Amino acid sequence: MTRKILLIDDDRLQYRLAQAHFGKFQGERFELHWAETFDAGLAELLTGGFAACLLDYQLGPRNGLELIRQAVAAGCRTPIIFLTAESSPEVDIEAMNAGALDYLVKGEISSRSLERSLRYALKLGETLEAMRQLATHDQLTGLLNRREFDRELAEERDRARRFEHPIGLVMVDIDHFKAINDTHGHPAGDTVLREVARRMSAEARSVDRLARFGGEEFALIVVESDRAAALEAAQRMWAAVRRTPIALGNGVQLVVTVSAGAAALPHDADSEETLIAAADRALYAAKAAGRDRVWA
Ligand code: GH3
Ligand code: MG
Ligand code: MG
Ligand code: MG
Repeated sequence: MTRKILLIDDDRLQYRLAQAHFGKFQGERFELHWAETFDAGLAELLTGGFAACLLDYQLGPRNGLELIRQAVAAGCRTPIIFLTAESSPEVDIEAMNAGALDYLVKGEISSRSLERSLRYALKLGETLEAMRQLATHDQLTGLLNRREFDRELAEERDRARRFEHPIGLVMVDIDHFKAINDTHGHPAGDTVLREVARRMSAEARSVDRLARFGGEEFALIVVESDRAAALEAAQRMWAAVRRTPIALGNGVQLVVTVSAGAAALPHDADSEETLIAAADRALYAAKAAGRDRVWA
């Protein structure tokens, strides 16, 4: 599939020049798309459909620096190459600080320097993305890891404060998991962890954040939700895990159950720490009441 590159520039001549350069590239061809204004460019960039973006500095009354900052704030991770004029070298540095991966000086661009910069930005962007994935996700289950869970809960807490909405939290723990390991082996235990994670993910809303909290323990941030909604989410996950047996890969089919505890902020807690503790207490109560159930 041909990778799409977005050019944001208010000058049609620059688009024509870029097209001519693209035609002379030595390696894999790219598909060049053009956005003529700040707003159209930002909207196109935020679709996430482009492999990289070439961004002009002067865009009518606004400029490319502002566009980078807005894009980054909106979570954009598309590699950006900044295009400036010879007369403003300090802007290049500002662009890099704002999040551009490289810059090119307009009067000095050749097909080779443009191709070099694009391939460099694409490579660096892929590497950064792979590292970000490793740093934020659990390798076994593909869920968010504990560090990312903590970061997202803190971020959600800030948002919740600002907009005065609640946050639900569900803690889930697999029942008698040690016995599964002991009876069927560690690889079978890993299979159970992956399948439980997959089933619970399928039940979570896309805005909610499911993490591997620790060994066989999971946590779900139920955004903008009170305890009743968190309890509902917990019940859906609980039901999805126990509904059908899990194939352990050694010919054995095993019904696996979980216990879950739900709590919400500000109803049950006043901080991230006390929210986790409240959900943990509910989880412990579910275990004490006989496991394979949900508690709030
Ligand atoms: P309970 O119903 O009270 O939760 O009992 P349990 O056996 O599930 O809980 P316990 O805390 O005693 O055991 C958890 C086990 O999970 C112990 C540990 O070896 C295992 N475990 C933790 N991480 C992994 C992992 O990544 N893979 C596998 N296979 N096992 C793991
Ligand atoms: Mg311009
Ligand atoms: Mg357990
Ligand atoms: Mg446990």
